[in-house]
Amino acid sequence: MPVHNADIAAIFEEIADLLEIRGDNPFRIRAYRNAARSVGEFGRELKVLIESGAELPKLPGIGADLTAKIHEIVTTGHCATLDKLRGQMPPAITELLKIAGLGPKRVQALNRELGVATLAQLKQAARAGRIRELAGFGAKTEQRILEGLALHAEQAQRVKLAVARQYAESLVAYLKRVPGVEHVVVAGSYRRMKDTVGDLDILVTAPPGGTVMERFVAYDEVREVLSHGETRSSVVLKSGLQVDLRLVPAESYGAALYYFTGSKAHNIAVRRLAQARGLKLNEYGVFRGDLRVAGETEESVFAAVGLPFIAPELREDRGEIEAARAGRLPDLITLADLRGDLHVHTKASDGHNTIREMALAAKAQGLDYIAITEHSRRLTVARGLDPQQLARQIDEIDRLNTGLTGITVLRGIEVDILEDGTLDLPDSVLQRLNVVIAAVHGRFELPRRKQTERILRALDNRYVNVLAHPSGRLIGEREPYDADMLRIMRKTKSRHIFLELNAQPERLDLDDIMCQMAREEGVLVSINSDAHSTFDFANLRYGVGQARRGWLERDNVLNTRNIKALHALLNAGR
Ligand code: DGT
Ligand code: CA
Ligand code: CA
Repeated sequence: MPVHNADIAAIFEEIADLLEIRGDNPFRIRAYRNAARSVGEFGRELKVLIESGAELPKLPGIGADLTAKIHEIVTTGHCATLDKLRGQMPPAITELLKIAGLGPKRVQALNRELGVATLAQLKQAARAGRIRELAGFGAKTEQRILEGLALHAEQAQRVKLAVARQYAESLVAYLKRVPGVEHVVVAGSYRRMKDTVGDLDILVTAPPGGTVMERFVAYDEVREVLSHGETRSSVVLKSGLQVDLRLVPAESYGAALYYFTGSKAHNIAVRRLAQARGLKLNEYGVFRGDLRVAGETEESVFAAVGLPFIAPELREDRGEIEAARAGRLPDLITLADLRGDLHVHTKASDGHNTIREMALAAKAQGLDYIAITEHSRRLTVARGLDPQQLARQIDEIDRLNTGLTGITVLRGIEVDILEDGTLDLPDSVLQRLNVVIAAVHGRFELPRRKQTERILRALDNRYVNVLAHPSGRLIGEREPYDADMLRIMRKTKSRHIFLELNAQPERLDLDDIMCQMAREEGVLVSINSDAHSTFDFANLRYGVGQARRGWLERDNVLNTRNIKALHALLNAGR
């Protein structure tokens, strides 16, 4: 029975959704949501741990009851609690929650008043103008629901990179165990570190006559075999993710890896370069007439067409080919370049660990400093801090620092930007902090002019250092809010403020395009984990992936600086 952490997390999420639609106890709902998050982000497969007889690690938010449920799911593939809840409600109702603008209360009302239980029925009701007539809805909400439906249809088939990784890694490990197999590598958008992937493209090299294709279609997570050939097969996994596998001879490995890494637009542009040199470029190699001149490695393919190696993350036909020809490719940032993390939560607000635990985990990741940045009081759902609580935390941090070596804890806050652009805490409090992150957590729907003015006003506060998750997007769930990002970037630049690249896999905000824009505007980016538990520092790799897609070099990133240089930069605008 294939059960990955992502599958367990999905079950807990669905339980929480169903409980919420039914109006259950908020603490119970929250417990399931926290558990989903904890399990989903845990770095090792729980199934493997359980089967090896090892004791489960203490996961944040997971007590005895949830541990028992994890055991149940891992051993049976089912969860009785979920099965029971499902039995009490229309089957596809949780799908409705994925539409922007629809929370549990509204889903409940739509179901009760209009009998809406599926996406198709929702669309029908919205198109017929029936939703606007319900109490608490209105024409605007109806319009948002239609937009949300369109967005969902567009993105529903795509899987977040961090989720795809779980399925990819165990499949790669499985394929590597097939006798005779040499290279196994995931190409496509996955290798380019795109924020979501449509499907996985796996490349295998092995001598002819092997069993790799048979073994692939027989993988126990396969739900459906779409095609099964000698050099190419496609399957759909039980999770719904499609996987294409290609088998190539070793001498074509580089050419095939290059070809299937894409992107398509990049490939087409490079193929044109090859043609101009009288060469043919395809997935088998680079050819002059019938003669193969390159193909064993990717480097050889690039060299044959007169280019230096271009990192996969850059291959989007967004200027990388011109830059490569001119010898001006960026020297991309790597995970090892990060010296610190400026956005970390603890138990004091909605995180799971103590300051000390977070500091030690960051140190183990090779970081030199972290900033503790709890939510401010306005965000009651996240148990935001008031000035007295913050003052106590500041004292605690100061005490803690005297006993820590190899890691420095900075005093910070993630302060809410209120609707009028003022901040949720007074300057007298903010000035005691090393790092002030300002964040929009509500009123996403303000019109462009108002939203822009609101954020610009917040950036006028002399203590603000970083604008958190600047676009507000949640991948596949919420579009960026409407604001003039160019004006905002220029303001941050003039005020010595920095833009966050929030590395949570569901945010990745700034996105790649906006990173490129920040680089051009000369604004430094801070790649932050927004960690809520000690495991979340692992998400920094996704932030770095997005930064690389956005052409960022070490110097473009604030938290590659050592702590002395960091302090100077943080104080520049004050
Ligand atoms: P995805 O799956 O939508 O996230 O994006 P990709 O980039 O993984 O796209 P996919 O899976 O359709 O194809 C994998 C790679 O194969 C793609 O990045 C480039 C290459 N490829 C696919 N179709 C074509 C084509 O028509 N021409 C060229 N030159 N390359 C192609
Ligand atoms: Ca793909
Ligand atoms: Ca594909």
